[in-house]
This record gives sequence, C-alpha cells and structure tokens, in this order.
Amino acid sequence: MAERIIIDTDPGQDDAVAILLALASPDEIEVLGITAVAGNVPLALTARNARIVCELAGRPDMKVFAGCDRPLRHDLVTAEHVHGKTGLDGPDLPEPTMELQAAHGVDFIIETLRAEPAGTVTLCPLGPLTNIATAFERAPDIVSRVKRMVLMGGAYFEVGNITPAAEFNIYVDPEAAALVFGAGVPLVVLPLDVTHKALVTKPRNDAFRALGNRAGTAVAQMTDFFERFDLAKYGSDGAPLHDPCVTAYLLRPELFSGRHINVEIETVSPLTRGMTVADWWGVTDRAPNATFIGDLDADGFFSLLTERLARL
Ligand SMILES: [Ca+2]
Repeated sequence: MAERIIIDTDPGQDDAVAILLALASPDEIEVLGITAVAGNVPLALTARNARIVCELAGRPDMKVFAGCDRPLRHDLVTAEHVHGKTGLDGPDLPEPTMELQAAHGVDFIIETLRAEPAGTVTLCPLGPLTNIATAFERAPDIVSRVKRMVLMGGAYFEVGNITPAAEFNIYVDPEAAALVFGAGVPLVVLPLDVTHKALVTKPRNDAFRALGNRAGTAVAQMTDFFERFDLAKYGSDGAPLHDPCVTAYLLRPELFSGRHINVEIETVSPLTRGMTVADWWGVTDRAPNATFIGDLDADGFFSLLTERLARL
C-alpha cells in the first residue's frame, strides 16, 4: 500500500526534484498535499515554485497550500545565493496556472491528521520546520496521530552550511526544529552528512538530460544552475541533491544507513544557533529520538531517481 504523505517544502531546486520523485512514484507514495513554507526564498515564491513543479510533473490537480511566511521567533533568512532570485533558477518554466488552495498550510496539516486514521500519515519536511511546529503547537492532539516524519535537515560530521555550525533548514527556525525534534514522533533525519554524498556528477546529470522528457531536461538545468555554488564552496564533483534523499528514503530505505540516536537543537548560543547536536557516538544517556542517516548507496539513489524521472 502506498505511503500517504504531506510534503512541506521551500522550493528550491532540490525540493523540486524531491517532489518530482514523489509524484513519479504513485504506486509507493500518495501525496495528500503540499504545504509551502518560507525558507530558500520568501513564501510567495515557494508557493509559486511548488505549483510550477506540480505542473511540470503533469499534476495540476495536486493541492498546494501556502503556510507560514516567517519563522516562529526570528526574521527570515533566505538562500538566494544558492538557489537564485526565484528559488528555481536554471530552467525556463512557465508561470503556474493551477490555483493555490484557499486554506492555510498549517490548517491543512492539522485537518488532514485529524481526518485520516491515526498512524497513517507521514510528514516530509524539506525546509525550515515552521509549519510543522506551528501545527503541533496549535493542535497538540495531532502529534500522536503522525505515522512518522522523514525530513532533510541538520548535520553532524559536515557541521554547517549556512554558518560554521548550522545547516540551513534548522538554522532558519531552530525554535521550530527544537519543538519538532522533541515531539516524540518517530523521526528519520537526512542530514548534510548523507546529502553531501548524493552528488550530481556530470555523467549523472547527462543521464537526466538524456531522458529527453521535460522533467529530465528541467532537472538537468536546475542542477547546472545550483552546482556552481557547491563547486565554488566545496570543490566537490557536483551539486548535492539534499531533499530528494527524503523521497528516496521512503521508496528505498535499504539504500541508506544510519544510527538511532539522540539529536538536540541549539537555540540559545549566538555562535552555534541551529546546530544539531547529534550523539552519534553515544556519549550521553539522553534518550534516542531520531534515526540519523549517515550514508547512502549513491549509485542506487541516482538510478532510482533517473528511472522514476523517465516516467514523467
Ligand atoms: Ca528545501
């Protein structure tokens, strides 16, 4: 039976690929709706980009909701330096014609979790955790109804990308992240430690382009755009596909390995705000609250992604 999910996202080229992978896999994944959050770019753009991606996947019927336009307690930090002015720079994609849903994204999350049988809906956050934390805060009754959360965020061995200590999604709203990590919901975390191993090398990007369909071409162009940032910063072999690791984990968990450990979020120190303090080595007696992924079969990941994008 297909896993029923809500994607909470701030597209973002890598969010776009994560969404495409989910929509290309209807046998295994049923997307109940997509909630946009402010993150890589402001909310108006993430809500627009999410719809562009649905139309690219041939799914203008998908429900897309706008959620929170700023973090719980701080000003929004964005990442146009990585993703470009629109958040989806690279391919030349048409403005969306599908409408944004009238309801607020947080209300959609709350109402869906209340309406569906308990333990059947998975949350897949791909951006700052503002929408999820707001839903949990406003409707504590939904927390125990979540089947599990599989999210992209944080880092331990790779430490930080937006500051020396913090990964972007967690850094943007650490108070939200602390609430979500402490909620007691089964949690799988795809941190930079693994996403930095999902690199789009030239042969892998050529494979996307060679698919010859709109999705494959758009993904190749998105990757071309945002790899210049990582190449300059890390000198790596290509852009890391952060968010698609979440969708790939749903489809093929055996491609990934990690440890069930305690992960806490730093919210106080100005120096390390948003740091994911992951007890990878088990040096505390703090209770495990997350499966923290550390490695993946990158070739398996890219063959899965390429094979699925071909279906769009
Ligand atoms: Ca994202």
